[in-house]
Amino acid sequence: MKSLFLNFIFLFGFIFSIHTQQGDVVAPSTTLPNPVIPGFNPDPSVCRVGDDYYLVTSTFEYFPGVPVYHSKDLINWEHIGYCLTRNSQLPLDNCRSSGGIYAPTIRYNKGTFYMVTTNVSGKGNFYVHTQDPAGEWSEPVWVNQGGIDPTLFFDDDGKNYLVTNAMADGKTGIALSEIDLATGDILSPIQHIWGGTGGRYPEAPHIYKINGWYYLMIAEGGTEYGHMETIARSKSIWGPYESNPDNPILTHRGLPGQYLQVQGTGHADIIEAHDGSWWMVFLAFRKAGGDFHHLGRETFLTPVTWNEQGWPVVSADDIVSPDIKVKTLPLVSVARPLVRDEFDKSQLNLCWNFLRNPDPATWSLAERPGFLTLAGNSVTLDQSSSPAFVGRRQQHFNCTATAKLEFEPSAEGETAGITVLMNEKHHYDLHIIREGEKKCITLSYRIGNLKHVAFKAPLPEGPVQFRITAEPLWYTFSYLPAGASEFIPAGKMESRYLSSEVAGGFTGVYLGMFAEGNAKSKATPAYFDWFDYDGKD
Ligand code: 6LW
Repeated sequence: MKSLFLNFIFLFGFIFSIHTQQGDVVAPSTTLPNPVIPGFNPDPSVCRVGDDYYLVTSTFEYFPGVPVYHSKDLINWEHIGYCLTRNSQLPLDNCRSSGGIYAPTIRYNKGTFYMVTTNVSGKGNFYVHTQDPAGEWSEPVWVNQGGIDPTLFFDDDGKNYLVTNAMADGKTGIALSEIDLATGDILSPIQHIWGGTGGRYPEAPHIYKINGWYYLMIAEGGTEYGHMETIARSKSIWGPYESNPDNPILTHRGLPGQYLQVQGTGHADIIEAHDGSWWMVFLAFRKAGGDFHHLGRETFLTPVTWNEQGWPVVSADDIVSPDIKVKTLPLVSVARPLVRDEFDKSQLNLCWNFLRNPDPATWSLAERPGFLTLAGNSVTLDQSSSPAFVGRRQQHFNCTATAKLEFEPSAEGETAGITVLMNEKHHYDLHIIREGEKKCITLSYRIGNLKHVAFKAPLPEGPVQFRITAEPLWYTFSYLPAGASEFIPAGKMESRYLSSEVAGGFTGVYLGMFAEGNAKSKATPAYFDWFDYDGKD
């Protein structure tokens, strides 16, 4: 039965593409188009104010940090801003790849939104707050409780609590303390409240108060193929918590291997919708072919019901099938993201990210209006630092990314182009270099300690277009020199060598523009005229 569901994965992807391609209001969907936020969007957390839903995800070494998404139906999400937009909120100096910002939680209390998270490369757990989730958020309020995956709970009696996966009372698992929301001060002993059902890494806690019960839902098993979601409850927030006899409520561990299979389900948050229905957002990843995934962990949605014993049920067999038929909320479609970014605004579109805190001298939208100017410094893509890089998540297995670049390097060592990047040790770059008197285009691969130049050819003066064509198992690179009428192939390389299983870490592939200078002279500016991203699946 399970394999029947899984064989429809490809079909559901097609249905999904029809659903989102229309971009206008459609009849309530009966086939849930998962992932609802594709591409590197892990550790989702959701809250509701009236019939408005807000969701945040993890961002690690990327800046700005913690994107805020808005929806009216939990299916169509619009990126409306970021929680962490200032260096003072998000210092990422010396942040290793997949360091920085781990799982966030978003909650709403008495007119104020709170986002609590962990900077594992900084001072640990903190929260920021705002009255406008699309606007600026506050400076960090640091909380002196260890662990990661913090969440907040506001009780009916006005007491406020912080929960993390921390050691407490000599036990590993979930720890609770009462806090002063205004200052972040811990007002109680930090107490161990549950260790989970025996899976490794009990984490990602969230507390809900429903019908007089305190429900504590967590992830266990680690965020890979053993991931699962479990839940317990108590009449007191301090416990003791009794475990749901039907745990886990969600897991895909042990499913037979299938093309494009959804795996790693866990790290969930649940929400009661404005029509009284219940839903769960959770992270999962879609395998590209064999047992590897490169788009990162994505945000999925599934309905939740409650059984007669008062426990939440995700599905009869703990599996979220790819073609799940559900009664949805009335659908309110959001504008489709840009295909072509002309860089003709005073600010970057929200899809664009930097690696760590950007050096303002390396990028500009003002230097040449209508162009994104990148000025390489001595930092290269091979370093765990902040190169001249502007990138966006790859959100589709099948997509094309095309960029037009004007770059006439005058010094050896200067380069600029586009990249498919998982981290500093795993990226494929199609870029322009200067060799003696010649301007050349080069395709180079970095896979761990291996660096390989796969293609090199002379280039005429003038603008050049670079193209990355992505399929589940391959990236194909081509270019269009000034004066040419057809794209010229430069090479193709497997996607698996940029996968999480090979590269490690918690992020997903970015498609980006970059420039590198040499330490001796002022960098020749790289002028990116436009960037197209066209998702096909
Ligand atoms: C997240 C935690 C986890 O904080 O990975 O493996 C961390 N589990 O829940 C980063 O996503």
